[in-house]
Amino acid sequence: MSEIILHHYPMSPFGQAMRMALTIKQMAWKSVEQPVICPKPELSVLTGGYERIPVLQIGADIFCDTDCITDALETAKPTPSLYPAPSGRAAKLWALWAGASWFMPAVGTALGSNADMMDEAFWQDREARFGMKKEAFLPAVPHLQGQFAAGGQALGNALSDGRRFIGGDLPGHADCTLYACVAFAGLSGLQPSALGAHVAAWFERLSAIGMGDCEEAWSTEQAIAHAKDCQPMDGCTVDETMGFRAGQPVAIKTESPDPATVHGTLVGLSAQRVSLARETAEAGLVHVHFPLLGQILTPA
Ligand SMILES: N[C@@H](CCC(=O)N[C@@H](CS)C(=O)NCC(=O)O)C(=O)O
Repeated sequence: MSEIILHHYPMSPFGQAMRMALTIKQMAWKSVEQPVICPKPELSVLTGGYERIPVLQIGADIFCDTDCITDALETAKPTPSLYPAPSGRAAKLWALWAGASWFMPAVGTALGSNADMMDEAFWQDREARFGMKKEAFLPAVPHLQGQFAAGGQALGNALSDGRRFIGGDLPGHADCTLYACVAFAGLSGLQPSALGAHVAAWFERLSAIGMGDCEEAWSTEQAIAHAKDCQPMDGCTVDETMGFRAGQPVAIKTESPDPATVHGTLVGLSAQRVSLARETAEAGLVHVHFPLLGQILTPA
């Protein structure tokens, strides 16, 4: 049977968001802890070179980016949904906003007061992959703190009609990502109540859900061996009206300074997802899935 395996590390906000998503969905999962900075050669055996966190593995299917991971979780176990009524899939847009526009302000708020706790290797890694040059980043912290407060105000306004969670009565994907930003900014000592009473009460409700305990900790070697024992799932198709053909060699990279580029054979393409087949001696045949949003896909 294909196991659900989360590759992550405790401090990662996006990792925390997916731990909460797994808890909301009441799914059992194995935990593989990955390094906080590159290189991540073992993770790359599975992903083909994508080194961001988190990565979800279901057997021989590897899902990169929380946008793609949440869709994979919905398919694997439709209920309870991460997109509960009444907001439904509109909540995906709020999650994407939190993971993009509000994420750097949360990082600035968190790191602004912890800059010296992070070593040179961390700053060099984040400069190369995220453009976070320490000398330019630290002076921008007051601006980022202001942006974080502005986003917090918008969150508080959204919650001020008395809704329990951002999409209604039940928690979902957007709550997970918004929560992760507030919790990460909290490394600076900032309390959720600084964003107002509505945000503080919402944060407490989500904290009560918990982050889910993994069933078992695995090593990356175990996860790689498990991929080799499994076959990728069926169901990928290439929409050739999008300018690519099935079986074509392609490369994919994140829209950012991050040079990590994954090569493979195109097996799936839609406006939602890009899937590449890759084969290695260690992991056998795997399908690596990305959201199309935020990725640069090119022929290779
Ligand atoms: N858009 C991605 C962003 C993932 C991301 O930037 N994750 C951070 C950690 S929370 C990361 O990978 N940092 C660099 C690292 O861990 O090596 C997603 O939604 O998964």
